[in-house]
Amino acid sequence: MAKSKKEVKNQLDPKDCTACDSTSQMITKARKDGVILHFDRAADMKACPIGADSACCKNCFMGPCRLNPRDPYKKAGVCGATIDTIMARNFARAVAAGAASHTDHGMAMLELFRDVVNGKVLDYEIKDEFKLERVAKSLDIETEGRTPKEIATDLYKQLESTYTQVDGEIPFTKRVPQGTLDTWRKLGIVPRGAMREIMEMMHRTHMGVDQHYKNITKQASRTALSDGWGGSMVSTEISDILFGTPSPINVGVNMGVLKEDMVNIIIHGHEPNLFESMLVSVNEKTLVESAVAAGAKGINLVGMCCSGAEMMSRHGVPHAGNFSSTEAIMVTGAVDAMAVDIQCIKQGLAAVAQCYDTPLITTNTRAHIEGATHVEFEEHNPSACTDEIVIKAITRFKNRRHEIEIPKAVNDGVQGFSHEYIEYMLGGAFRGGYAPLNENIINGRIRGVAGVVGCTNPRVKQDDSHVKLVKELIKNDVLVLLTGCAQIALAKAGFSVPEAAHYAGPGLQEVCETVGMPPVLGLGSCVDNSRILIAASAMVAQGGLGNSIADLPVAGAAPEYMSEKAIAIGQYFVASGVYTVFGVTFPTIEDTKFHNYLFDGLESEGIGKWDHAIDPIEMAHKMIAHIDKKRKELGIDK
Ligand code: XCC
Repeated sequence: MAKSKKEVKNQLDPKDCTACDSTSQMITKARKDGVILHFDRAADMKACPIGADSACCKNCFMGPCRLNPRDPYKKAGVCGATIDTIMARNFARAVAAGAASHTDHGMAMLELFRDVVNGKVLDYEIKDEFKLERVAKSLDIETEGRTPKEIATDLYKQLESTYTQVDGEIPFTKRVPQGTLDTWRKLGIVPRGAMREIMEMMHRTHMGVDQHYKNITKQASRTALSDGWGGSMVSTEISDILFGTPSPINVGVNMGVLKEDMVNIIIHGHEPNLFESMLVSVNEKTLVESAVAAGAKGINLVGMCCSGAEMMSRHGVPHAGNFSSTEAIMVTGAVDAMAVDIQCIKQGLAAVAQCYDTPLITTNTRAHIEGATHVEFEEHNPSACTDEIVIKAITRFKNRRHEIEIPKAVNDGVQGFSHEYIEYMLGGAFRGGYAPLNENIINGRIRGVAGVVGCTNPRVKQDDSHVKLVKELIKNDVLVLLTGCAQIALAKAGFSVPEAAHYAGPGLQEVCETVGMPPVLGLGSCVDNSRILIAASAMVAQGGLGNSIADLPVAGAAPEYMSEKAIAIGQYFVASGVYTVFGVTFPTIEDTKFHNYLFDGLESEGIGKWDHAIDPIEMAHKMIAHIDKKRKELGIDK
């Protein structure tokens, strides 16, 4: 049950919780309704300062041991673990958990692909045969004169080794630029298989195993790379093959995509298969008829978070908001069902759903929530689950008894920039010169490229840092690639339209106007960060910008991150050669050996490095300074 509002101390003004007007409006209504949201719980829960600095260890039962972040070398843990070992182990375990999440998601997509290919699953099919061939060719699989089934069977076998291989290099290392791969081989961080790397990471961080922060970090890099160039990349590529490769599409984003006179169903989570089947169910004639019989104009399916971002990119399904809006949207009273699968599903949703009689339906065997209804989603019979979700939503619509208040905002914009589309739009050498993107970087119209990714976090004002950071970057001619909740923040702020080019500096503005593109390109969900890696590899391959990702004038940022997955993503970007800045907080103590190794030492080994800044303008200028450093090293700093 939700607590009454007087039980919450230190409530912030809604305008200080979020830069999203719709969410702010719903926080105000929630307070009127006596409903607690994650903003309130954050205000009520002071973050533990020792944990925030990663100065505690509970990897065995001689502790837990807490060191003093102000004097970190004064004491060691009971086993003698130093602050550097403790911080490195905690960090590495976050990488392992994040990598496990993405790789397990990718493996689920690959298993679905296997069963589609071998005919065991009949409700899905290979939608993009062109992409199937393209991915197969990238892994040296013969495609000439072969049927899609033959190619797909070989592709499955190769990609399965991304997870199960115990020795050797994972298949997508074939896509890594030579200079980057040489560095990985020299450092011993080429991933074998994700299961092996994650297992070894958990082993090494057990009490009394790996107790050198540099060696722990080395395995953290290898584990993270098995996510970025492994599990996540498999997920992106296989989802494109099964469900279609995104290309630019106009979509509405924000809470105004809910419709008072329709049955509103929200899908929130990460695996696109549930959502794909929902699309079929909401168009099922008998279900549409029962919605109409219940007094609705029809069924309105919308997405949230990352599976929402994928469906928005692939099919133009409207998107209602990012992580920090998932509880708040139920306060509209207009959500007739919310179905969830895995990752970023706050347990607090159950209490909020109960306040508004909204069925909260868990669907994945890995993720049940106390207080929610579980209807297992099964690929061999997907409509059994998805039809039931629709029926529950229609029943709730018929019995609606809560006041409805839907914020009006809908921000239309262009989404769906797959790496293939970016290559089509800005790649491909012509007349013997460099590709347009590289050419424009070399001639300085585009200063560099930034990936701005990741979550929202109630410890900072929702969307605010994303928007301020991106605004400053494009003003300085940095082209921005977006994924996940960051992409939704910028869409809501109106940056996903070609007209937003006027926010850009003169060089980037000219490129945007010539191509007809917005100054920010949305690539999809968090696993689609792999599209950024592929785009970066293409930039190296197109020539003129060095021979490794570390040579490129690029930078990455997650200004409002909150999840372990974000740490895994950050580490695979760093290990791939990208300077990466995180906001909010960073789980290390400054001026310790481990901190300095992440923030400095890694770069001297030939890969990228971490940085941290809370202020988004400072963050932007750190990224621009790095981009300028790389331009200088490339000799293109006119
Ligand atoms: Fe989750 Fe993927 Fe973070 Fe958003 S960005 S809060 S991880 S939904 Ni992916």
